[in-house]
Amino acid sequence: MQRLALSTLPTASTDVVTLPAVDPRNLSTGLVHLGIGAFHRAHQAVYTELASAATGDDRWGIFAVTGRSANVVEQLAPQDGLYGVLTKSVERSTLHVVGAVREVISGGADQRSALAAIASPDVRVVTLTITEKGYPRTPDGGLALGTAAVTADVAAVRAALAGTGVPGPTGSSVGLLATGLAARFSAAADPISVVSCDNLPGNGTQLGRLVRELADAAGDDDFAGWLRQDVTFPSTMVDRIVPATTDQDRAEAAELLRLYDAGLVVAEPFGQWVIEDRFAADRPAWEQAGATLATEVAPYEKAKLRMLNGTHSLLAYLGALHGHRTIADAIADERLYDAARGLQREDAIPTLEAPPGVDLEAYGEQVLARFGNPYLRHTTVQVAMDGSQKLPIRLLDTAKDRLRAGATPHHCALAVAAWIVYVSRGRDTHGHELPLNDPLASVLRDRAAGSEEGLVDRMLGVREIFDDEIAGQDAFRDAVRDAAASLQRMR
Ligand code: NAI
Ligand code: CS2
Repeated sequence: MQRLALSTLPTASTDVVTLPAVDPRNLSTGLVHLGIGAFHRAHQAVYTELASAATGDDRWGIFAVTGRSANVVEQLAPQDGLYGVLTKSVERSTLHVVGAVREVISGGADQRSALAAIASPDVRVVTLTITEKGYPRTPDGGLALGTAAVTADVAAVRAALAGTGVPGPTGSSVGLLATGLAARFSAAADPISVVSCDNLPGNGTQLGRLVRELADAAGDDDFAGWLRQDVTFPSTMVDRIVPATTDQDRAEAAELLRLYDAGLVVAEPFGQWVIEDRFAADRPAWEQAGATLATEVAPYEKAKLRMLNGTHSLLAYLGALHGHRTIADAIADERLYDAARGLQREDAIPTLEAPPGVDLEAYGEQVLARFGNPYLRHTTVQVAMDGSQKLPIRLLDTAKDRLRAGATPHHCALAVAAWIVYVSRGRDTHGHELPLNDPLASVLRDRAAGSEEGLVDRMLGVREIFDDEIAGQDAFRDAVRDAAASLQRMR
């Protein structure tokens, strides 16, 4: 079968397969994306392509940078940057070929090109999806100074500011961004907007803090002043369920497209993007593609992280322990459905201010229905990964708010207990292995080893996850212990 490329594209769209909304050869590069994983391809890149098509503005071709794993370069470069988004629902599957990506490089292997792109005066926006663990931060959100990664980042920023040759390898993607901004400052210092699209509360504010603390560590006041003056870090709420692509997905897409697409991504029909309207320079007209520009993103972000992502994590750990391979299987289990709905209604909603025009209970029902889409094959194990990064954001902030209000967040406690048993047991009720994919995996394994007696106390003692406030709450600790004891009786 031929490979998807400009030369092999079908000649016309059908009601199932639609061709790129823009010809990538007509686009100039105006946007750099760091972390071109599945989500960027199914979310921001689609909005960017449709915005270009709606306005005829051809300045927003994407220069995409992968993380360490360069397999996306091998997936997209031979395809002229083209890839398909396979949208799957109960009704039907459709496939759209996206033409927004102009170039893909590996940030590790070709750092120099990545820095030059961020410094280019034609580039006026940088977006990021580098995962929660991609932000080198301490539990209180400060820069993780003293780590090997950040030490390398500081040296690279200094080298870019001094203009003495090519900066050495950066230790993190945030360091790569900061070094590229330093190169931009050292050149013409044009304004630029940097847009985090990761599942972090106040993602733009968090990213801006890390970049500014890197500038402070590099000791260049003029650069720090330019960052404050000419670089904005708007926050966003991003939403579209985009599971990792499987070979089965690629085979289904090949049937529809009659071409092999190594860069295929799979997604649900639903998508939402709420962006803080704070830009230092031009940007794609994303609102023309359905995005919402808002002065205040926090209510949307908090509702989504707590009602969708918190429930997702509960279903991931509880579902995996019960032997459910996918989120759809887990939500179809009435006991787990009730737990998910309880987390939304009894723990999360009381901590939220409804975004304008949003009925939070109806929003919660919609989220649970989206989880039930069996065609996505979103695995519990994929959502379970990086729990050390996700729990504080999605569940512990909710729990702390409820405890401060004098209530015990039993559903959050159940989710934490399920995570503890997932980590410690490492197997589901059928004996199948449950992988621990987490940046703190070795710490967690050490803590989980040993007797079940005291297990909860040992896990709640991991200060990178459970801060003094939550760890000091006896009511929460007791609720987690009770839930864990009941889960441990499950065999
Ligand atoms: P993915 O695994 O397909 O891609 C992750 C990207 O981040 C890759 O480019 C990888 O190289 C890079 N990366 C991984 N670890 C990194 C690190 N430590 N430092 C820098 N870069 C790193 O994952 P996907 O689906 O693209 O999701 C990425 C992020 O997007 C998520 O972590 C989340 O924050 C956000 N997101 C994902 C959604 C989804 O349903 N997949 C939906 C909403 C938000
Ligand atoms: C999921 C998210 O993998 C996970 O942690 O909870 O990627 C989720 O699919 C998205 O946030 C949905 O917008």
